[in-house]
Amino acid sequence: MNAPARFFGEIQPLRYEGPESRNLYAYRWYDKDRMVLGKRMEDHLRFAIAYWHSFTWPGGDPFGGETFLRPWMHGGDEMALARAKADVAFDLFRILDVPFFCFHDRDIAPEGKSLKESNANVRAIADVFTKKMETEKVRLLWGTANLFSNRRFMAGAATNPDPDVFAYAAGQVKHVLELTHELGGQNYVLWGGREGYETLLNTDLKRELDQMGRFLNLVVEHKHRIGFKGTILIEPKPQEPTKHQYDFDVGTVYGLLCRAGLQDEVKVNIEANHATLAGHSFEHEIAMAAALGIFGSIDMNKGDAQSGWDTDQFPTNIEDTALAIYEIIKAGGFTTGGMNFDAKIRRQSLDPEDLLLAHSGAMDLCARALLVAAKMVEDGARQRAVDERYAGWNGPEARAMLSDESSLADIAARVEAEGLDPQPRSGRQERLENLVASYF
Ligand code: XUL
Ligand code: CO
Repeated sequence: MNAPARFFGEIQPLRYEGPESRNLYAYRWYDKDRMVLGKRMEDHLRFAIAYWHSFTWPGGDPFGGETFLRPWMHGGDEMALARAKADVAFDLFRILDVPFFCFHDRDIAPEGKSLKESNANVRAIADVFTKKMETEKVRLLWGTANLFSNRRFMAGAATNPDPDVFAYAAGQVKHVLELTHELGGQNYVLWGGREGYETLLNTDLKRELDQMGRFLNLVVEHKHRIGFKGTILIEPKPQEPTKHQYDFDVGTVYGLLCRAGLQDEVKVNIEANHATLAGHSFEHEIAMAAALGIFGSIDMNKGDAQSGWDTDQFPTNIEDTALAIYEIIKAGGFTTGGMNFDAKIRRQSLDPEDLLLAHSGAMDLCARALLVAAKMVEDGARQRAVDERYAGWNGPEARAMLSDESSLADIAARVEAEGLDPQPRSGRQERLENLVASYF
């Protein structure tokens, strides 16, 4: 392969030039040191690039194969190609000045003939990362194990009817969790992949839930054993690949965690397109996670309003993005989490700059959305409207109903004694929609 680091040609690292700039290779909104609500923009957004979509996906769809013909995916020794891929990846991280990246074990190194050989391949590339990270600023947001591509996982990983698959998955996760820790990763992600089922005709649902709970406990135990201080995250997704996923949405994952006794140990990585496939808005899932105390990180992409599958597109909608970021700010912002672009360019986007501009445009969009969300927070009118709506709950009788000071009978008696006759009040949705529009 020819000098892979030249994949992006002469493109220089992108700089902030301001909203008036017409330079496509500059940021118009992403000004990483700008202070927003007392924090640097870079620290609010914590962008990450997803290794899989950007460097591993060949551009296929169900009707046709590869379109991208990336030089690091063809010819030569597989490990040499994996090294070449790492060169290109770190070149993109540098050009975009992005603070984080994320990977699956299978993205970074080829699968070997045994788990031992596969893990050795992954270790070798992780060593390449370690070297590069000594000189580059980029850090690891999260690592994860691919427990869904190989046919051995076709009936799930932790929830597989075959205990040897459970064991194999455990071996893979142990390895990537340890590497994530060594690379200074801030989180470890478990996306269920195929943790679900196609038909009850061949499925023992309760047993599979028990297996999943046990697997999660094993991962958490190991995290503590090795002293990994990052967060373990589950990424909910409603279907695709399996018909019924056990990690359907945030609420379902919370149920799983409570069942496994892990609600204080594990948080969620919420992906925008997964939220919409579950019939929710992205901001709903973030608000739900915050309310349940399990908000961790996000995968920032969008779906296609007309398609019912995971199209993983780069975000382009400022309103949706601002509403989501508003909820993140309300949740206290990211701690170990960040905003991973789990998004891919379209299969006709062949040019190296398509990949680069997809990310820079998305970073600019999110930065702009952050400024809008910050305006909503600073102005406070949105929050005041909500506070006002619930103001009745500040009264002593209302508070007593929520404590164990009052019983159902006490409450019923008060309704009669006081002749309560509650009158409906407007929810003022359109007024609030107009208010939100005024911030753009
Ligand atoms: C699949 C998906 C995954 C996870 C990591 O839809 O989002 O890429 O983010 O396994
Ligand atoms: Co994702």
